Amino acid sequence: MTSLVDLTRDGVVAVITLNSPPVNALGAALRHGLQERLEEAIADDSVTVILITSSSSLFSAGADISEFSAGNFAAEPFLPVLLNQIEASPKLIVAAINGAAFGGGLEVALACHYRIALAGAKLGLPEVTLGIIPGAGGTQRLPRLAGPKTAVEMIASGKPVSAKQALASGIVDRLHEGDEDFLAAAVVYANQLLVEKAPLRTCADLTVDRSDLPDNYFNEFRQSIARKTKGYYAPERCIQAVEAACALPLKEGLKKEAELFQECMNTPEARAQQHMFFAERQCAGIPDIPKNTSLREIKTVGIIGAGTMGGGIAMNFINAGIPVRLLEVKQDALDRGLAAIQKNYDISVKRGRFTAEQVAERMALLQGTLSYQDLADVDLVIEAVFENMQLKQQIFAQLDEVCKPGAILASNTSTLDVDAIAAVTKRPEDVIGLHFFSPANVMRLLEIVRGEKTADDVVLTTLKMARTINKIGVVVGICFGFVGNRMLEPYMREAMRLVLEGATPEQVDGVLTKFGLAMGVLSMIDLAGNDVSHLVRESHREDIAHDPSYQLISDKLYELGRYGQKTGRGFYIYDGREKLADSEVDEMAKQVAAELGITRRSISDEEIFERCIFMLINEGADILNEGIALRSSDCDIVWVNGYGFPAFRGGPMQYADEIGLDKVLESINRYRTQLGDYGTMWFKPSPLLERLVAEEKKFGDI
Ligand code: T1G
Repeated sequence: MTSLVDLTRDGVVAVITLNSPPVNALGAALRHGLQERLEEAIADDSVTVILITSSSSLFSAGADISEFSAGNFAAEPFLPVLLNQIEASPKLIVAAINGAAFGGGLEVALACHYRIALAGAKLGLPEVTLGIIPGAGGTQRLPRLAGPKTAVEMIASGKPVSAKQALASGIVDRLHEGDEDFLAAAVVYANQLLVEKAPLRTCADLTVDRSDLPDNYFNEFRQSIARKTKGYYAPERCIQAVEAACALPLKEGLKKEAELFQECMNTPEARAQQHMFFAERQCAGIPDIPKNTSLREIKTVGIIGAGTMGGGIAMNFINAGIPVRLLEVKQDALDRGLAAIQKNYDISVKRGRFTAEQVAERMALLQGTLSYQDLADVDLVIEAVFENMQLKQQIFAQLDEVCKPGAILASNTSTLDVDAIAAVTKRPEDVIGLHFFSPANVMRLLEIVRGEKTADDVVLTTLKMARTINKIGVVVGICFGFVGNRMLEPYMREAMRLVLEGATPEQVDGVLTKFGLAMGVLSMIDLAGNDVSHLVRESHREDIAHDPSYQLISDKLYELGRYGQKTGRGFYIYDGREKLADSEVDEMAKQVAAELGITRRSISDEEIFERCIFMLINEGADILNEGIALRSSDCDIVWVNGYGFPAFRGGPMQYADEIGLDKVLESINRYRTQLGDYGTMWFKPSPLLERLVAEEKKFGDI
């Protein structure tokens, strides 16, 4: 293979092969090559049928997403036009789908007359995850082949289907099982079509079969996805495009699709979701570590602490088929931990997520132990005990004695200094932080805390390990709270201070959830436990000794044993699944405000929003300025995947770039003067924010 698109012959079959690694993204050059080879094959009288396939393990990942921001998606040959050319071919064209066919990749196949797929291939239209809709005929051709229900579900969810499901739905015509050469089988199929004098079947000849479509189907479908798509722009346009396919001939339907596509492409949500796509992939790049650094093998894992975190962490590894030795100091604690894991899995079986056999396979990989000797030959140890430095140092000193050379020693600490933990070992180069987020077997985020002496291969090995256990690993530096919890501090501070100044918890949380946060910060404290946040407060009282005001309500609630959901009362009262306002919290706020001489007032939603969100952004700027985070998109990945920041906003730093850093800076400076001593003390603009505003740059530019 030499060029981006090759044309070879097998008898009367012309084989057009896409050859643009790594994913055959349909950028302008690949589109141009495909068009050229197609025209050559059509013009060649000795060719009677054309195959389109790929030289790599996937068919095509669709349009080149990196073209969107540059506006090159519409560059000639425009993909929708090229696909209409395929569909209008006077010769049979067969798509030989040898692997993943996503977005425009699947749309290429849908424009062909017939489709054969390798059994392991996945087919999908994930455009909605990028804030857009399929823009090259997918919303019009898929309903004609698979029916409106399958089509709207695939398009509005973005979820792929297997080749088997695609065959059953009518998306593909033939499935190829077995190991023999798929291309040879595709050529045989193409010749078979010739022998059978198969017609030039196109979607233009098909109408959408609405025979089993209930009258109110699309509105009921809208309702069914309303909660999980709240705040997103594209899902509704996906539905409108499929509705158009049901009502219009193909040509008019394609025009409607183009309008809706352009509408979506121009939204902040599309920019945000496309930002997240690349941000997730950029996390894996560590500028000062060569990509080809050899990695350590992780075949067995030891976990210390069978509590909520240790148990959740263990599940990640046994789910990935990696044996785990779970160590506790007392048998009853170990038994409780193992039982909690079993219970978690039993719930998953009831929900149909796992079968009993799959759970049994996983549990067979889990061995409980009370002896450090059982960790002697593991490749990775993750300590997940209380946030107490002395305890962690004792454990790491013991691991240093017991574990084999080259074992990676990790702490699940959420705030403590990993260098201080490494310092008690003779192998600081093997020590790293792996900060999982609770529930550890659910949350995708993993903060990988790089110590001063952590070896490069340990960093890259844990990044790869993160992908193995289906996490997004973000490498962060050492400071109190690393990236996520450090940004949480001012965000939480403003929320609690605003309650002192006159807002209610439900007003504060309401502003944040209206913006798109999965949960308001005060509700989040009640969920995580005010006893847990009290431990964090205790560990850095001296940092805020100059103004502990904003912590006083939490401290009072803690003293009253009101830890939140776990005790049925915190910032709110919990009555079963219901969350109720607690007038005693308002009274507490009034009392503390009076003691501190704070004049309470009615506070606008806008002030609540700006003080919470802009101080979150400002902390992210400081973190970037200090080099604790490698790039602003890492801060976005942390907050979208660890704290429920809305993906359709792209994360706090992307959101700031979207609204303008000058607006953020102006607000911070305004509150700095408006809020008296409190403002002077806490509303200090990050030097990086000031510099970027002065240079008219964005976080995304650094
Ligand atoms: N465009 C540009 N770059 C892409 C890309 C794409 N579509 N897909 C992947 N990449 C890059 C990615 O950034 C990474 O780069 C490298 O390829 C490997 O990707 C008209 C408008 C196919 C399942 O949403 O889901 O078609 O980091 O690490 O794990 O209607 O890539 O190496 O520099 O993800 O093997 C719709 C997106 C586009 C599919 C392979 N298509 N891609 O996963 O590799 S919009 C998608 C994926 C569209 C049409 C519309 C995955 C994959 P780098 P990777 P992977």
